[in-house]
Amino acid sequence: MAASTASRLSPPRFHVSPRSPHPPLRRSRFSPVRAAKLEAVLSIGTHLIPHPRKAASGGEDAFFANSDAGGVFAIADGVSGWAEKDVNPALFSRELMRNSSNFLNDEELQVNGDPQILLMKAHAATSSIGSATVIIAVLEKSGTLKIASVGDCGLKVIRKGQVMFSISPQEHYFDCPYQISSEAAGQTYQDALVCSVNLMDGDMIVSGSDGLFDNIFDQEIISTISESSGVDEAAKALAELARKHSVDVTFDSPYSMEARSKGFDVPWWKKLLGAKLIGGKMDDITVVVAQVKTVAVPDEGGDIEEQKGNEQGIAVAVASAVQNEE
Ligand SMILES: [Mn+2]
Repeated sequence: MAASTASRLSPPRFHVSPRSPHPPLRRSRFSPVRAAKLEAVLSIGTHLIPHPRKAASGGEDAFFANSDAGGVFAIADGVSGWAEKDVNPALFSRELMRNSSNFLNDEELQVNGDPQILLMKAHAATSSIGSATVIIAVLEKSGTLKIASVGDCGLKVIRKGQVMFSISPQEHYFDCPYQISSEAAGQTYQDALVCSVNLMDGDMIVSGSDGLFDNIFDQEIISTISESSGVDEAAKALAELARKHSVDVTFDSPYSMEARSKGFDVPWWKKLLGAKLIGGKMDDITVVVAQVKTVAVPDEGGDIEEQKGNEQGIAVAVASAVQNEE
């Protein structure tokens, strides 16, 4: 007589099974099944459009991206105020990015894929005068994206057509972001916003300097990405749309909306004529678009390991956000 389902699933509470005469066999070391595990990698597209008046010099944003080792990218935006002191604002941001790129896999420096440590070492090695906002993001094989950001570069994660994650800009006051600096008065890696996000196959990361996020709304980012056929095309399309808005004096941009919310306005006599503070923000525009993919790689351990990816959705852990302000 067949046992009922209930009794098969629920053995008697205090019954101890006798030792099986046939213990489970070890899996053969020479199993014909090829062992594999899943690792997360990034496919990265980038695009930079300099400020219209800085096109000849290439602008003051700098970035690097590397998808060889899982995936890493970084953006630095040189603070333009240095030009008033006869300092080229591009030198600091470019050297900071060059050092970050060089130190990433330097075993002696023991960066170990930690973006905040990378920022510390790259900043310490940068000798140019100047300052910059900066974001560094590193994808671990497990699918965790680790981020360190100082200032107002942005990063958003888009999943299934929705913004699922976004980092907040850090600023002292409107238009004066936190910045890594050659001067002691500036911020350091300790002031960085540090966080981790668990990503899934197909997630899109959109990161950029403030020139991107000051000139484009989330809904435009989502629709532009969905209409693009790859990360290169998406990065270019986003940069071009932001550029179009940045020079449009009639576009009510995220930047002009924020300015009004902070109490900035047109002179009172213009207000009487119905005018309001409006328009895009001319700036260097750097865009990084990265798509998360999970790929099967041979597992050196030999056992078959099943990884289901990250099913619980985005978990955000803000590890440290030291925001001491004088
Ligand atoms: Mn900028």
